Amino acid sequence: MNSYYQFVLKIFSWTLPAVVFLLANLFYITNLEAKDIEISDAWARASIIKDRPTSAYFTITNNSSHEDFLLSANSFSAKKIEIHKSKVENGIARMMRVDTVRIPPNKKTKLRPGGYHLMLFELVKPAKAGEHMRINLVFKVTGEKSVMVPVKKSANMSHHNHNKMHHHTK
Ligand SMILES: [Cu+2]
Repeated sequence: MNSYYQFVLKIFSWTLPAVVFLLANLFYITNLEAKDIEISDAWARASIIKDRPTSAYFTITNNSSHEDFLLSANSFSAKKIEIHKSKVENGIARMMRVDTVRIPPNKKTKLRPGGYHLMLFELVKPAKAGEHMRINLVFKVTGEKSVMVPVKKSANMSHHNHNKMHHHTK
């Protein structure tokens, strides 16, 4: 065997474990994404007033024994998405922007009217009932998760409060 092949063999024996390690990790990460975090019951509110932000809600099921965090969200349907939390203070519904939502292990975490929600700013076009938007959710551990979110009409009047609170935005 000449030295060239010996050299190649040596490199290969060094890199093979690394490649196997990387593939195993990749498989683990892909697997995490597929099973550990599940999104269900997603919906976004149909726009009532043009050029106003709208909100989106869904249930996050964490099937794993480790916590995760929802860090951010993005979509081609909206220029900016923030994570908000609504709460009632002295009888007045308020909402504030939060950095993350903690997703505790072995639990369902609900984003719903009156609680955590996504706020979609500067929609490319008004959200129409019956349509869908794709929203990418970014989790700290699980990574990105893409969800198809159906747009629905809602009779919930809290929507109007929501809009009023965003009067300062463009
Ligand atoms: Cu909001």
